Amino acid sequence: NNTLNEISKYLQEGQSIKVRELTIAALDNGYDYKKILDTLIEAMDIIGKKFKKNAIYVPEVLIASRAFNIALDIISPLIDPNTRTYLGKVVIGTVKGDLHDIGKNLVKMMFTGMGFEVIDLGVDISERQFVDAVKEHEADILAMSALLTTTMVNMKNTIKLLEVEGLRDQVKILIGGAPITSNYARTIGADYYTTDAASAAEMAKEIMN
Ligand code: B1M
Repeated sequence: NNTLNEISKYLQEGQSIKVRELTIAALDNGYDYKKILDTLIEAMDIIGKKFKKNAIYVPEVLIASRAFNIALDIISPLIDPNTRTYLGKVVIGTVKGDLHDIGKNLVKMMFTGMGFEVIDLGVDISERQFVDAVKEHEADILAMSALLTTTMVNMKNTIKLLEVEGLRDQVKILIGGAPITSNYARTIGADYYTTDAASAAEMAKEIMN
C-alpha cells in the first residue's frame, strides 16, 4: 500500500524529513505501528543487502540509518515495554584503545533493524566495562569491534575476563572489524566472526534461533 511503500522508498533514499512526516501521517491515519515498524525494518534490510553487495556506500547507509532512527523515535513511545518482544539482547562496543566507531555503528544499526535490543557502550571499552555490561544486562550476545592490529588483542582479554568471572557460557561472542579473521576468532575462543554489518545481524538472528 501507498504510505508504507513511500516510507520504504524515502528511508532507502535517506530522506529523514519525509520519513518523519509519513510516519506521523500513517499513525494519524490509523496504521498499526507494528506494520510501520516492519516496513522500516524491511527497508533497512534492503539497505543492508545493497551495502553488502557494494551497490551503496557508508554515507548512504548512515543517512538511511538516521532516517530509520528518527522514525523509530516516533514509534518507540507507542510500544508497550511489557509486550515489546525482542529477538534478544546485544551488548556492543569498540575495544579498549580503539576509537573507530563507523563499522560498530553500522553493526548496531543492522542489529536494531533486525529486531534486537542493543546496548551500545561506545568506543574505547575496557574488558571490565564489557564484562560488567554483559552481567548487568544479561546479554545474549556480546559484539566487539576492533580496527587496529594493536587493539584486537583486547577482544581476547575480554573473553579471558568473562571466563574468570564464570560468565563465558552465558553469552555468545561475535567479533569483527577490518583486521579480524575467522582464524583469529577461533584462536581467541570467540563464537562467531563476520566480515560485515549485514551478515553480523543475520548471524545474530541465527544464533537466537
Ligand atoms: Co584509523 N586506521 N586510525 N582512523 N582508519 C585505519 C583502521 C587503518 C587501516 C588506516 C591505514 O593505516 N591504512 C589503520 C590501522 C592499521 C592497523 O592497525 N592495521 C588506522 C590507524 C593506524 C589509525 C591511527 C593509529 C592513526 C594515527 O593516529 N596515527 C588512529 C588510531 C586512533 C584510535 O583508535 N586510538 C586512527 C584514527 C582514525 C580516525 C579517528 C581519523 C578515523 C575514525 C573515525 C571514527 O571511526 N569515528 C579513522 C578512520 C576513518 C580510518 C579508516 C580510514 C576507515 C575506517 C572506517 O570507518 N571504515 C581506516 C582505513 C580503512 O579501513 N580504509 C583506518 C568504514 C567502516 C564501515 O568499515 O570499520 O572496517 P569497518 O567496518 C566494517 C567491517 O570491518 C565490519 O563491518 C563493517 C562493514 O559492514 N565490522 C564488523 C566492523 N566491526 C564489526 C563487528 C562485528 C562484525 C563486523 O561483530 C561484532
